[in-house]
Amino acid sequence: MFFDEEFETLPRPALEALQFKRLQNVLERVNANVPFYKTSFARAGFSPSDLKCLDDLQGLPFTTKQDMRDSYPYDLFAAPMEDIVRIHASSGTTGKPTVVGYTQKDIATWTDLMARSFVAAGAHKGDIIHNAYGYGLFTGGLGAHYGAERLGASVIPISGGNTKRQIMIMQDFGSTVLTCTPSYSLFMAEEAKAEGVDFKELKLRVGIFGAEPWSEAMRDEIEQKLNISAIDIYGLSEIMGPGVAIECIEAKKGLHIWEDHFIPEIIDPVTGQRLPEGELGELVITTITKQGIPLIRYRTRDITSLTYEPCVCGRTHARIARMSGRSDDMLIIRGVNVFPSQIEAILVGIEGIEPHYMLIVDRQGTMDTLTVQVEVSEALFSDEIKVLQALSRRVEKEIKDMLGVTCTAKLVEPKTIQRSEGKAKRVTDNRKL
Ligand code: DLL
Repeated sequence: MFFDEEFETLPRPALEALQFKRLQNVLERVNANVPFYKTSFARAGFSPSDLKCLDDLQGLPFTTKQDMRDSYPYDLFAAPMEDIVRIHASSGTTGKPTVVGYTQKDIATWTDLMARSFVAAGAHKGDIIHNAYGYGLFTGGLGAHYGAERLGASVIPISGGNTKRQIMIMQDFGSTVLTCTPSYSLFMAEEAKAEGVDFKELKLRVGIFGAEPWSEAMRDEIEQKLNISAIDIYGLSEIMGPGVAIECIEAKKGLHIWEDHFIPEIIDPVTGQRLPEGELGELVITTITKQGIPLIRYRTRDITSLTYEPCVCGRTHARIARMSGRSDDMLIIRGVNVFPSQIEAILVGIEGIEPHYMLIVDRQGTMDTLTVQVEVSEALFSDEIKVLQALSRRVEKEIKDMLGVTCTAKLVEPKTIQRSEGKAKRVTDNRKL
C-alpha cells in the first residue's frame, strides 16, 4: 500500500534527476536569501551554478547545530517572515532552543510525508490514531496530527501525560494506532497492567514510535506487552519533524528516508568524509524542497548507516538503519565507546529485568566509572538476596562480554526509575558537572 505510489516507487534514475533539479533550485534560493549560506558558499569558492551532478554536494560546507544557535531565532530563514505560518522549536539541553519556521507549502509537504509514513507503517483511513506525542513547540504532536488527518483517519489529539486517562480513552474510543515515544508506550503498558487492563483486549494494532533511540530488543518487548506491531519513525525539527524516515510494515528492516525531499549522506564524524554504503557514521541531510528554513548538509549527530538495496515493499527510497544513538550521547568509558542503546539491548534480553534503566557515569580520580541502575521485576524483587546478587553479576558480565566495558549493576525496586511521557532521559554524566 502506498500513499503516493508514483513518488514512492520512482526508479532510481528518475529519483536522482528530480533530486538534482531540486538541489539546484534550493542552492540558488539559499544563496540569494540567506546571508549565512551566501557567505559560507563564497568562502568555499562555490557558486550554485557550479553544481554539475549530485555528487558535487560533497564539496559544500556543513551546517551545524551551532550555526542554528548562532542564527537564533530567524536568521537562517529563507522566506520572508510574513510567509511563515508556523514556528516550532526543539528544547535542546543547553541554552536557547533551535527555531524552525514553515511556510504554507512546507506544512503541506510535511503533512503529505507524514501521511505517506503512516501508510508505510500499515495505517489507513478508518484507523483511530491515538496521538500521544506532545503537542506544542515539539514537532511530534502536530506533525503526526496533520498527517493522520490527511490520511483520513480519526485522530485523537490526546498529547502526552495523564496515563490512566490515556488507557481509558484507548479502551473506550477503540484506538487502533498508537503514536508516542517507545519509552512512553512501555509506561502505558505498565499502567494498564496496574489498572487491570489487558492490551490483548484492546483494538490497538500498530504503534509508531520515535523521537528517541531504542533497540530491537525494546521492539520485541513492546510488541509483546502491547500486542501490536511496532514501527520505528525518525525525524528532527531542524529538518522537518517526524516523518523524515520510517520503516515499512512489510519489511521492518531499515527506515525509508523520503529522498524526493531529503538527500541523505553518511560521514565520518571526525574527518567529515563521506562513507561508503553500509558503513556506520553520522547522518547528514540536505532538504531540497523546504522553503521556510532549507538546510544544506545538516549534521544531525545521529549515528546510522545507509543502504540503497531494493526493499520488498517496492519503495525505491534508500533506507537508514535504526539509529545507534547520537554522537553526543556516545559514552566513552575508559576509552571504550558505548551507546546507551547497546546497553539497553542487553538489559532487555535478561529475564527478571525491566526495560527501565539509567546509566550513571562518574569519575573517581582519573578513572571513569559506569553504574547501570536497572529495575527488577516485581516477582524477583521479593526474592532472596542471593538471587538478586546473581542477577547483578549477570548484568555486569553480559555488558563486559558484549561491549568490553566494566560496570557496576545496581538493581532497584520496580517503578523507582523516573518514567517519561516524552523523550526518556537515560544517562546522567556527572563528569561534566
Ligand atoms: O524528535 C521529531 C520526532 C517526533 C521524530 C516524533 C519521531 C517521532 P527533535 O525533538 O528535534 O524532533 O529531536 C530530534 O531525536 O536528532 C534523534 O537524535 C532523535 N530521534 C528522533 N527519532 C528517532 C528514532 C523529534 N526513531 C532527535 N530513533 C534526532 C532514534 C530518534 N532517535
